[in-house]
Amino acid sequence: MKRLAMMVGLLIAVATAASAQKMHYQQNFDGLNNGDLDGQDGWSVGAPANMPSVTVENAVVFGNSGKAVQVDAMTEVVRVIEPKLTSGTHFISVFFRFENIVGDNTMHLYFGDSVREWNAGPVIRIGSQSGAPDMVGVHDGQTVVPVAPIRKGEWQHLMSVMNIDKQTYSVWVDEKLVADEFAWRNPLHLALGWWMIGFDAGAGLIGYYDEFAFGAGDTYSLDVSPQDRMTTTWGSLKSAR
Ligand SMILES: [Ca+2]
Repeated sequence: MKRLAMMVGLLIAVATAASAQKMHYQQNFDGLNNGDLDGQDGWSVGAPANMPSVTVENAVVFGNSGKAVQVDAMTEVVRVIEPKLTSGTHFISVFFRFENIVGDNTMHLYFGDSVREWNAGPVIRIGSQSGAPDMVGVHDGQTVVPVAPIRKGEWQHLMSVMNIDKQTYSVWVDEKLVADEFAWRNPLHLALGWWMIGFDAGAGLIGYYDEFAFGAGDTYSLDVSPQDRMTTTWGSLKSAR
């Protein structure tokens, strides 16, 4: 009886953590049409990259079925955040997969204020533009720092917790803290008003993104599988290093 009460208590605690969460955007791409992501669910091509669209496909996906986004060389899309976020802490969780480490190929993940320019605020570069072709890079003020290895051809989890008030962000790759309160690339970005994925250069790039979750705070319930549900406060993982 005692044991049952404890289990119920734990379940309620997990449910409370999940329900208290404010999500800004979630997308697993499974319900979208194959082809250009441009024009679907608020995504569009445009500045600063002005490239053709990344695509939705169903051949390589996170999990057993569904769809994901494919990033090829010279494809890029933006999603405007409306209204833009002007304070507080917010996270982005995503699974990525990099198939072929060649040339200057890179997968971008940029956030910025209203002005759409390359400097942006929180800037993550998976691939060559990290400073090393086989690394994940995180921009820290004036320079990009290679912080974690790419496991070629495997799905990897990336979590970024962005603090608008301090204009810093911390990044975890596969649940390991790799960037601890790095400075935004351009401190003139005072809000989160758009985010962008893709790559504006390269040749022969094949990369994927799946399971985007963008929300408030630093806690997220990560459904790795139905049997392996994990609710983690990423901020607390700092002290657990
Ligand atoms: Ca999917």
